[in-house]
Amino acid sequence: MKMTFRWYGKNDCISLQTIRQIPGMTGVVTAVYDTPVGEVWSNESILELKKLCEENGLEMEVIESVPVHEDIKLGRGDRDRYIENYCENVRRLGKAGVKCICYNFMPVFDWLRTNLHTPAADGSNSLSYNHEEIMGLDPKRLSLPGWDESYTAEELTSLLEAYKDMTHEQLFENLVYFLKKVIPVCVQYGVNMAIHPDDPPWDVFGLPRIISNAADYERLFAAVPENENGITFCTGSLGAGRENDLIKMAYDYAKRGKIHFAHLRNIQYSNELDFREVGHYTACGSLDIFGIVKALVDGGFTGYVRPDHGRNIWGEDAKPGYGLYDRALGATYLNGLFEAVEKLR
Ligand code: DNO
Repeated sequence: MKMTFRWYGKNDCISLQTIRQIPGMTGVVTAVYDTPVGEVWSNESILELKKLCEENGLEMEVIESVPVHEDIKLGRGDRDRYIENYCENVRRLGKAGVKCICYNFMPVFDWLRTNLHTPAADGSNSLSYNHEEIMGLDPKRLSLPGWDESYTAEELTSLLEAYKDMTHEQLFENLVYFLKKVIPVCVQYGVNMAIHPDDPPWDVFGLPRIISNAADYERLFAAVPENENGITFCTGSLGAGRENDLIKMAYDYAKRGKIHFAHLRNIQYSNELDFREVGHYTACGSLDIFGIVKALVDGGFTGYVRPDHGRNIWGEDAKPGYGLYDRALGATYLNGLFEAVEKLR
């Protein structure tokens, strides 16, 4: 296992020097942020990032994300051009020493929350999801801050229109079409693809979502069986799906060498569908983080880990989910769990 920390590049208010001081940190998870989705990242930008990391004693072996252009998800006529650009990014990143690329195949929206600052009794605040509120929102007028990208109102309207009749099967076929072209390049350049699950793991605003549960994973692994076609095991995202047996999934997919990257965090269920994000420690929420780490270790997991979303604590007011303090506490807790589980085996 290699412990890493997400870093949003030079504009991140958390410096590499600071990240380096978190015990056990081997590297950062980052991306080139100044290039439009679908275009090729310049070698200069990639190498500059790598240089910055290395100057601070940190590796840059994981990229999150190389985003997938909507035309690829929609299977539009020009997808081959965007897929070729994606392949070129894989080549360039592979040459720069990147081993793992995290991406998602969620139409239009990445993760969805209804509140970015839900207060807790202890004075901290965190992200939360309320299904009724989501249902009451007009997706065309949505302004939910916090993701890697956002659209203008017109772009959103025409995108949502384009997805109107898209079925789960069609979206899945488009994912397979994409992977069948990208994975051979990954094999050649020693890069693993790690698809991020849907967050939350169900359809939103009538848009199909296809990476939400064990059946979805089986279909994905069967369609593109190469080891390089793997996953980002995100406990918070998958854990919002109450039917997902995270311990079983962690063990099973680790054993099969499918987990290239793990996002570890805890959530607290408020009812059947709603949840809020909490501290990483098992006792803070509804997920058995100890059980999940044990399952990963027992399954022979050797991939990258990062502490996922933290709360805002100690007066910090950071990018939603991506402050320093709670993620640093999370990393330390997770390192402790991994050490204990590994040594007690
Ligand atoms: C949220 C993140 C996601 C993730 C993308 C991967 O905090 O885990 O935004 O980076 O879904 O493409």
